[in-house]
Amino acid sequence: MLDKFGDSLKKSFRKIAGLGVVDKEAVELVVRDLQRAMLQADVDVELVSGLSDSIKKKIIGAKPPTGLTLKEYFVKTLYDEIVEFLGKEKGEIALKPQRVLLIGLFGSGKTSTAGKLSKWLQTKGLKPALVACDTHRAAAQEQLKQVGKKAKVNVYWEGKKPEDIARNALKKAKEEVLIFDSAGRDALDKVLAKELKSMGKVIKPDEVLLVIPADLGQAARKQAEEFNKLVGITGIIVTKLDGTAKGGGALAAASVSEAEVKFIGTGEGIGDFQVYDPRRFVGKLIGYGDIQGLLEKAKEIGIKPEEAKKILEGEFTLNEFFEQIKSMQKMGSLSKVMDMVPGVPGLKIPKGFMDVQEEKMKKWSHIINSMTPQEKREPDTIKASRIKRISKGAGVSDGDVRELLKYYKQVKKVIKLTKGGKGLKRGPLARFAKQFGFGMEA
Ligand SMILES: Nc1nc2c(ncn2[C@@H]2O[C@H](COP(=O)(O)OP(=O)(O)OP(=O)(O)O)[C@@H](O)[C@H]2O)c(=O)[nH]1
Ligand SMILES: [Mg+2]
Repeated sequence: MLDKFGDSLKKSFRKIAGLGVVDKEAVELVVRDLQRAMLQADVDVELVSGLSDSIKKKIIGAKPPTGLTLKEYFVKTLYDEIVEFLGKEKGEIALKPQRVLLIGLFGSGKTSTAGKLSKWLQTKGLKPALVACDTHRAAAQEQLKQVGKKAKVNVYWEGKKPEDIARNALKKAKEEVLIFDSAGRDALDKVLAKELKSMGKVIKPDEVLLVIPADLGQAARKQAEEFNKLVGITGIIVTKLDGTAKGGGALAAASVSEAEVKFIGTGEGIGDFQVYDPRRFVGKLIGYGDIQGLLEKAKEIGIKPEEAKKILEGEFTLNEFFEQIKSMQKMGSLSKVMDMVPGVPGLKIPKGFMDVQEEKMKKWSHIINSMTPQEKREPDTIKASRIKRISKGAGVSDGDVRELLKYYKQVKKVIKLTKGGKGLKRGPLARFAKQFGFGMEA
């Protein structure tokens, strides 16, 4: 999705990383790259110029906040500014039974989006149903019935005119999120405006979502504003972000219109749909991982992101290792954390790999306490005689000490191997894991 745009943005960030000094010239160089990327994505020229000025004003001659180098501050500012530029808030709709009306021009993706949205609502524990109010195009109702079948939701279609169909659906529906599919037109002309208005009177929608295809680029702004003025919208869904280089332009345009983007469509499949979270979206786009998520998670449980990163890269002492297992247990799935670490995409550790029983954790804690600082730092130097001393001190068996050391070494190896993309389901590592009773389902 938006590969080219993402690549160009990535380049800007990489350029900052490679800077010797962050002076005026360097900032202007990066900003020029960013401008090029934005213009190629069909972002409005004036908006691009506004963004550039804002970044320059914040960075050139700035004193970074304590704890950040100027370079880090530059990266952070650039990231924040792009996020702000492409959207600001995370899109949301109330998770309760309600009425959602989808509107938009011909072929923008209303009917497919009705299916995607109903699928998404089901994952939130709600019961959606579709209402086939497109009586304009011959096969439209049939198409929605198919969509309903795929999403496994009820479809209301009885009636002649859109208003009748809506009325009948409202009579029958109970505790459902009703998604009303409407007819498209070539343009937002009087006929369409009238039809949507009279539907609106019957439906009294909680949400009126305008469906806009991303290939509109900067023209999305005008369309959003026109629809908003004539019929009133509560949000925008940008579809087809997978198939165009102009997605950046469409998102930037939508974000300066009065309505916010709530969802995005990223493919023809029913699951190619997500809440639009600009921070996450930009993070993914520039390959930043979900830094925000990681920082927050880490803050919650009181571990530093650098520490988490260390273990994820396979560089840690026995002490850190132990602390990390404890933290990871609190943090939940290790692979989830890994997904969030910048530059380590898609690292998959089998579920349960870091689940050590509490009893064992207690033993290991005693063992580690009986070690010298040097032994904790370099567990590989611990040989038979030291094992004896440690086990005695900890009140455990030699086998317990050996088990901990073995586990430590293996996890380190597993993490390094996984980083290399090798599988964990088969081979000696899997056998090892089984031996310790870890779940190995990926
Ligand atoms: N690649 C891609 N295709 C999409 C996406 N959303 C919709 N489409 C395709 O766009 C075409 C039109 O989608 P529809 O859902 O029928 O659009 P519509 O707005 O209901 O069209 P009308 O009812 O004729 O106004 C279909 O071929 C969809 O599969 C998307 O996010 N990505
Ligand atoms: Mg349709």
